[in-house]
Amino acid sequence: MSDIDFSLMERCFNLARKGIGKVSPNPLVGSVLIKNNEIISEGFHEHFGGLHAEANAIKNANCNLSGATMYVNLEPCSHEKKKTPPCVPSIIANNIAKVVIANKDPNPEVFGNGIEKLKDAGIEVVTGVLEEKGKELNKFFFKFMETKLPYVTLKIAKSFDNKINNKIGNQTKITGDEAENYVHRQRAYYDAVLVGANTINIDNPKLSVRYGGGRNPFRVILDSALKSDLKSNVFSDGSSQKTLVFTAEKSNVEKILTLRKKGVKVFELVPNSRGFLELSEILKIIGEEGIISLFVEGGQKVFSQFINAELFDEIITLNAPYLYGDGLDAFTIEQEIELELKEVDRLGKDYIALFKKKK
Ligand code: AOF
Ligand code: ZN
Repeated sequence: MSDIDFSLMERCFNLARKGIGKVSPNPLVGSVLIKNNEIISEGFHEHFGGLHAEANAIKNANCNLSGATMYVNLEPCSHEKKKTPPCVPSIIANNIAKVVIANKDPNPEVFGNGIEKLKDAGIEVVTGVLEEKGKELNKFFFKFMETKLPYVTLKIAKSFDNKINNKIGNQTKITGDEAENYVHRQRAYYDAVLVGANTINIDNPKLSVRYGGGRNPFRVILDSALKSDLKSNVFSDGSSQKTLVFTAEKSNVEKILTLRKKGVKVFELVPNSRGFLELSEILKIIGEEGIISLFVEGGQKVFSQFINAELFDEIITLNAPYLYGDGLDAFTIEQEIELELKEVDRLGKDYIALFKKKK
């Protein structure tokens, strides 16, 4: 692997990123074609159901591709029963000589078959270029393909003494504008945002993207007793955002009916022996709804449930320089869990720390 391989794979990643918010549940993929040491074409997967990155790069080339090298961050697909034609036959038909890949496709329909078919056709294949970075780029797709569950990130905005408000029951703006901007950009990146009923009733959030552009995520509300005020923004802003509510079976028959009439998808679950909705069941249903990434925004009960069940992949803390003394703790912990610190950065007056669950 040469420096050129790394820099062209980086270029694929940058192209792939242009599909953020548009291709889910498909992966982010970019492709670059070179011939005689020159870039002759590039392409990316632009929207769900659209042409694959490789197909776009081939389409965008206006010269003979014989002997060219293709860079692509995901193994080209070889399977038939799907929305678009497979890429491998077209790579072979265009006499492309070499394919350089970051990641093997975790889709069980592909999973090495694409690479094998390319090799069988006499094409040189190099795999594993910037593999870890490629996995990180498509962390939602990898998690979903491997588990059928969404990638879960907990976003916790808190004071330095770990409080999510300055007085119990108070709506408190804890972090500053830069952090708010960051959160809105993340909402555009994830398929869905999840909150609990207390957050709906105290903060009355819209859970939409209002800064930074991008599409609105789906909204998921955990409300076992269905105590959410139905006049809340999430139920009455008439937005096209799909909203899912998880509640206990027959928690409030009338309210369930009203929500369904508003177009809200209500799932009635049987609570577990502790009277809680089973988080693993909820995540399974969310996956079945085609949601591959979930941004969890609170509050205390929800954070505690996700953390104690160890059903999260990442925790992003937005830390404000306050010591409230009073207020609600961000979460309560039942057992020791080890995290791995991945990133720390300043965000205006606050700082962000990103952790992953230790594998
Ligand atoms: C993409 N974009 O650039 C590549 C993908 O339903 P389809 O035809 O779009 O196929 C989706 C599958 O194709 C996807 O799960 C992945 O395994 C493979 N590669 N997908 O959406 C791309 N290269
Ligand atoms: Zn393909």
